[in-house]
Amino acid sequence: QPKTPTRDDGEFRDYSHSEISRDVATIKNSVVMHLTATFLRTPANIDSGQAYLASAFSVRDRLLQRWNLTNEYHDKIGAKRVYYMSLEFLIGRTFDNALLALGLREEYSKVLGDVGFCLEDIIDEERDAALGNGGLGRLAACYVDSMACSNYPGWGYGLRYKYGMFQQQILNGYQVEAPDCWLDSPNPWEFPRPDVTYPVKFYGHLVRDPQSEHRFKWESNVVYDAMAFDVPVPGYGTTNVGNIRLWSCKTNTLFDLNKFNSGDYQGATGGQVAAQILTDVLYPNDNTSEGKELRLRQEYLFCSATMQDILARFRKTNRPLSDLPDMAAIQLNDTHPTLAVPELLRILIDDEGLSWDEAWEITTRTFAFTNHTILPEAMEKWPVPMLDKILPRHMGIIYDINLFFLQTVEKQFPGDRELLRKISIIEESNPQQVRMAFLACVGSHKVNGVAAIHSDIIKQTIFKDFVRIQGEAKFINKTNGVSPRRWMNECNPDMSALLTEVVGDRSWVNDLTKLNQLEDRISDAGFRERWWAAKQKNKERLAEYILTTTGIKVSAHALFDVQVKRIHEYKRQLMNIFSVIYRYYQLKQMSPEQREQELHRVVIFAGKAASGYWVAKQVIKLINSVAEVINADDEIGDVLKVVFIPDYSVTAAEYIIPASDISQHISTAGTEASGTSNMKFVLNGGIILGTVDGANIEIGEEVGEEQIFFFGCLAHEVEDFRHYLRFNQPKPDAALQTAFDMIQRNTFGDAQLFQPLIDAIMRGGDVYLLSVDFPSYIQAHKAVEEAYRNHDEWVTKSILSVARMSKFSSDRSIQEYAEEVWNIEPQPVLNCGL
Ligand code: Z57
Repeated sequence: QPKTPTRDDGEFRDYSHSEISRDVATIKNSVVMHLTATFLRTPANIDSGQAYLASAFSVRDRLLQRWNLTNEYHDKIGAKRVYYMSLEFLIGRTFDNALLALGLREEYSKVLGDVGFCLEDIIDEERDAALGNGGLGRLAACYVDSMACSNYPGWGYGLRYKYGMFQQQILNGYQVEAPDCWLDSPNPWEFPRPDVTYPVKFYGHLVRDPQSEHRFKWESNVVYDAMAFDVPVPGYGTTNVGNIRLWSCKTNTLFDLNKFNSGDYQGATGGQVAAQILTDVLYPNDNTSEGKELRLRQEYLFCSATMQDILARFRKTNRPLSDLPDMAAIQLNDTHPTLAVPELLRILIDDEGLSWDEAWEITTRTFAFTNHTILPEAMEKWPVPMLDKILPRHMGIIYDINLFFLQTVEKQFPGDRELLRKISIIEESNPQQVRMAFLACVGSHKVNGVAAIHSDIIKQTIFKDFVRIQGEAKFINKTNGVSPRRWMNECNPDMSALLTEVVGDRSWVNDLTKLNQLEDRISDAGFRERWWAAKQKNKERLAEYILTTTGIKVSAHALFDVQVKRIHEYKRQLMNIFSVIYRYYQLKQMSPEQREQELHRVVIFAGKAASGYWVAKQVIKLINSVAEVINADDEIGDVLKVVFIPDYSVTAAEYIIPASDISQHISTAGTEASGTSNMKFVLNGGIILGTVDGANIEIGEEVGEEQIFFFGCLAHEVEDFRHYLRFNQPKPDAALQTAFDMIQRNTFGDAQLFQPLIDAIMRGGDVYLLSVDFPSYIQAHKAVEEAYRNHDEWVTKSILSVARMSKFSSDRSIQEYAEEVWNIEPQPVLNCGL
């Protein structure tokens, strides 16, 4: 056990000279310093953009000190670290998050107020870091937040995309993509580290080692450089600062001297321009794999640079390589970083001279793998010829992994050729394909799903045979969670103030179990009133946001019914809009007097479609066409409004989620691995209308069945329905048929545009079972309306839900990973007053 250094330890650097000052005058000085010295402005002549940058840089100075302290401390005590490898980190904004973590929000508000700015406006100047698509990328960001807050030594590793998630514009009802040039203005939240740069090879060929015929050397002239950028992750209520290390690609053949000397200046830097492309843009697919060669090269650049970096850090400990699993745990966030497995083997065998068995032992003890989906179109497979061309040595290593694996299985189950075919890492298709989920599974000591139902399903489907071969214990569940810092304390200040009042202090921010004290207030009339006032204020804030982003005026007194997430057929936004159409039809049948008696509702959609996903884009068009007709119908007025908020993002979610009364999580049972926004909505006092799927199930278990509206068929029934619908016409009920009819009568514009969406159901086998679930979906909507009309009952549901959500803090998830997968412990850095 290494000795824990203390403040008196002469070797340990004394940081007391750099304590964070809370003194407003000192803060003001540091802001003015950045304004004048970093940005060459004067305080008398700045706009809010410059005020943001100067403030952000002064906050960053404070984080830097803690960042150094944290890493120096963890090095010093020889702490084991976890490395969370993810091609996506959907971070969003950092300024407000950092202010809250450091406890400096009031102070900066004062400083900015003194020079004529309002903190909220300054916060609004920051652009999102949108280096991810949706749930998977946001989960990674919540997890590094929790690691920092819970003092676990750990880093995220990712790519620094020059263009993040595209910006979505809506033109004539259609999604149009615009590039996300988030780095056009200075980014205060990254630290370039030109000294941390690694070469990454591609292509080339193998040469046999003359000394030993079983050993290979990989030679190639195509070498890129990956350079590190560090993004600090402020921990709330702790001195620890986490880190996300992002790689940016450049060429290392800087100059073609021949061309340069012969006067071809442009051509001389050609290599550099081409190399940039590798980390230029995030692939905008969520739950689908595009299979492009550029993506494979992106993945490998990421894996190689990360493994080199982790090993470089390990070598500084002077411990033997066999100790690597005692110093590093590596989590693979889906299959996207799986090439790290053969890359580590390659380094250990080819560069370090270890035997296969030694290298294999180290590798499998180091890696663990999280699966996030069972959708077939999301399963990564790479053609063997492509891998062989780009990474010949890795292809050979993958063949060897497969060979040794199949040999052990053959010993265990002699003569079962069918079993070998099913579990082979190489799929015998034409061309052959590498099944990345199988490679990740074989290369890891633990495999987990992201919610109880999902972890069960993967054990019964894709990993069924692996459970039989490798044992039950390897396959575990780690239900997702969300950060209470961002998804309550930051995005819902009014409700947070109430929580703080009930708990007595802000300790709930790092310990959600404290919220169970809310149950004591359930019959406190004054408290209930203020609870509702907080929700109401959030709804008014969202109404304002809707007005500025869409020009649509909605009443904050209506029920806010929200579905915001990536647009995907399995998430069934189409079923939602069909029900809206049916609702519109019903309202049109009523007399004006009758209509006014109806519950007023605002149906809110937001979400991006992958740029190549035509059906999803047509769904967006349908939603906007329906919205246009209904919102313009004077007979309908405020009884029903439909809104599509463009450019859904982390920041948009921070406005939308706290304002929902009801939110929809209505995937076909068994298709949504977990969902994480469902947790955010309930944490913010909203109620779920959802299917018996993903984490909805566990949320229902925690908050109680009265607090959630379930509908639809169950996961184990899906297969039979699908089978039936492959051979039989779907039978839409009268309500769904009414929606079809209205579309086909050109109520929402040219019916031709939307016929393919109806055909997918009526002729395409209705794969996502809209016709099956529609009747119970309409029933569930009725139940929601009834419950909402009983205001007292609804407020009770809202308060009880929040009180019982502690399970869904990402702090709980991270603690489980730390204890059951990573074998790491919290290491709070010594309190030196920072
Ligand atoms: C993605 O966002 C998710 C899974 C994937 O395989 C890919 Br690719 C992207 C999502 C799931 O769809 C959600 O159900 C889940 O909550 C989230 O990952 C985090 O686990």
